[in-house]
Amino acid sequence: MQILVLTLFPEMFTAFWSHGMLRKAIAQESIAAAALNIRNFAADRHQVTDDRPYGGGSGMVMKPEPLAAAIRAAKERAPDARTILMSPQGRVFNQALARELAALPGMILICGRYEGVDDRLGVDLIADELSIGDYVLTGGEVAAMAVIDAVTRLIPGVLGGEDSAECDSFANGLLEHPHYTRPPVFEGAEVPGVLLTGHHRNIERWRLEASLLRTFVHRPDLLQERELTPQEADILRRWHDSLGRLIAERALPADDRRR
Ligand code: 4GX
Repeated sequence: MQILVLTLFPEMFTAFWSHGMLRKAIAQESIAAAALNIRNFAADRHQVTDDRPYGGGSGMVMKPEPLAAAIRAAKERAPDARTILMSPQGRVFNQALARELAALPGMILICGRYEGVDDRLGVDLIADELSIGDYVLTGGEVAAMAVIDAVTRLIPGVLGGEDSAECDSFANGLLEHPHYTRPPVFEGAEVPGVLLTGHHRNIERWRLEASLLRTFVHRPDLLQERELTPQEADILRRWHDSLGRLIAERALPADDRRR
């Protein structure tokens, strides 16, 4: 996948793709990545990229001409890439969108600063708009990095040979089970015994149950968005039955209605 970033601060990306998974993905040519400075596409002597908003008000707006020129130059380098503006108005980025983008031949990620970009850049220049969440950043760069990071790790061959991408949080729509490593006792806290037994069916069953419990407690909304496998339904039914018995045996009688 070809990734081009259009930004006023291309140096922000130097460290980003010099480390870890991104560096590896670039080294093995799973992705090619570059950041282009929008300022280099400003035609005037002072290379101005922003201007005061029509109608008044505080803040500045990114001028359309340098951005349009930068996008056109990027499209010449990556003709099949999708042009994506990072913006709070965009589709809210999630794992399903990461999967959608991972299947593209390329992405041109446009990072706005200030109050945003002139609204007249049309759909031929901006095909998609993405937000990484409902909070306000000072620019699209950090948002673009989040998208690049989440998308790159889904490209086949980028994560080590492991099945990591498949057992991630969200890969199956559930939060991940807890993880443990040595030592077996840390500050008095033990590793759950089943994980030390080597009994793989029981371990898998425990992990699924822990995933379901975490999701139910912390992100019940995720359970509303997916179906349950027969095994998951079975686990939930056992909780249901066991809670039913607990309530039947232990609940104090309700106070009589005051009249
Ligand atoms: N997820 N921001 C972009 C300037 C801007 C505004 C409108 C284009 C259109 C953000 C987010 C985000 C702040 C980055 C405003 N550029 N981007 N910037 N949340 O908050 O992506």
